[in-house]
Amino acid sequence: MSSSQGSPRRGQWSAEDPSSRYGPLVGLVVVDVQNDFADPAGSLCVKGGSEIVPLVNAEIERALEAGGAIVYTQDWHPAHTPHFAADGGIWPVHCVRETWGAQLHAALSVRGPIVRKGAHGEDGYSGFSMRDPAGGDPIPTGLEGALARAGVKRIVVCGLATDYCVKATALDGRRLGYEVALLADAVRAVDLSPGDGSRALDELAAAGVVLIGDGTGAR
Ligand code: VGL
Ligand code: ZN
Repeated sequence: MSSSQGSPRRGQWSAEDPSSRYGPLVGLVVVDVQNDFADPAGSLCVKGGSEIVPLVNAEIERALEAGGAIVYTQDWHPAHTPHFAADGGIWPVHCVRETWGAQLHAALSVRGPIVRKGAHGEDGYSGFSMRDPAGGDPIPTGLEGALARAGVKRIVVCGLATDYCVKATALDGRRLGYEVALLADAVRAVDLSPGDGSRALDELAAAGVVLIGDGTGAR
């Protein structure tokens, strides 16, 4: 088999090139761009979180123009969950369902389905699966189904936070067989330990995720 010089191989995804990144097989997964993470008044505010919103919106337009799908995830916790420090976890109370903190950032353009995670007290970070609060077994969210309904084989991931839900979602995407790209300039990290965001980007690259952009703001 041969391919003519300089032309992309059939089936190859030129995710780095914004003009060929999207098409009908490609889904943009916008992870947890919610007030508690993105707004300076949010209870788990991620430094620079709101800066990504214009970039994400531009990417949403690009994806839609090329016939791609957009799916959003939303952390959607009950008031008590083992995810929160008050109930044995590590996090301040955040993204409690039906509250301002759980709402998607007001400036984010919403042009596709929203997949909620954690609604029944499940723990975990991936947009694809949660952990049962009792047995710890993985429970799928609606993300894989939403992507399948849209015919998506390749996903572009962006959102909050790099070192938790973005990382877990992108890694799960690889495990589930998707080709995965990450918009490294449209993510921001919690950085509980300095360098967590940067290490997450390295881990994703090692797992075969294509990093788009240098992620300067995200590192
Ligand atoms: C997240 C910490 C706790 C995230 C969610 O969206 O990355 N991080 N819950
Ligand atoms: Zn959470």
